[in-house]
Amino acid sequence: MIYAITREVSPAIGQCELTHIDRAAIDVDLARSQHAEYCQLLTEFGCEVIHLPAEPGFPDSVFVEDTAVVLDELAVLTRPGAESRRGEIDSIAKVLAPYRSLAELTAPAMLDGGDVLCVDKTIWIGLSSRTTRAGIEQFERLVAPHGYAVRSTKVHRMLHLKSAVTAVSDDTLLVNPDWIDDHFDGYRTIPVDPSEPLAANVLRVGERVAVSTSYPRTAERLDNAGIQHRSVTSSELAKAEGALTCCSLIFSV
Ligand code: CIR
Repeated sequence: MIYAITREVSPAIGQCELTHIDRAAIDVDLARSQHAEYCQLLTEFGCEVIHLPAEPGFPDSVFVEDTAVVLDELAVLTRPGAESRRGEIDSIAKVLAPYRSLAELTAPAMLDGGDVLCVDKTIWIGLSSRTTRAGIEQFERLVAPHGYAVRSTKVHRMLHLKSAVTAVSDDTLLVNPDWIDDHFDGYRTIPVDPSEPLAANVLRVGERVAVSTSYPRTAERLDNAGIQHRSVTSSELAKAEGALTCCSLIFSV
């Protein structure tokens, strides 16, 4: 069984954290209907969706990915880099507790789930404005005993590592080469279309992949590389600097 934890868009999403983009009005109803489309796609990808109610006190709480990293052996609760987001962890911990043993990062370490890319037993972690070296070191101490190799890589000019690279299969990564230093040796890489710098964040559930409708040229590159995919609309939450992976925590039981 594959589970996907999601959370309804907060009515306070207009007060979200922003780092690299200017604030633009967010239509909450539109964001919710696009998010519902996303949840429906997760269902079509075979997930049992655990949909949590909105958190009016936490504007960014729809972006559940940043609160935990769920591995087969354990779930690591993060300590998000934005102080306004730290209170999002408690409710996620309660939901994960029946499925995984829980470990947590402690102060002063900071780490956002959006900076953590897991491909089989390799975990890349972005050193970013949200994730510190101490966060990466603590995380590594928790996961190394389970056979994971952690590789840190500098993140620049974007919020999270997964804004610049995600996996479309076990051996293929979709990347924005302008935003990452790592060459991801041993993996096939597909560069996003240069006119779509934010397109590297795609959603993957097993062998299924979804691309935002905002990035048709990169979708065409995936077609040409033989990667089948669906599309989903995510333009409204993009105004909150969110993309596709951010809105779910996916794990198997
Ligand atoms: C934030 O700045 O924390 C939110 N406005 C966006 C978080 C997006 N999360 C992600 O990429 N994993």
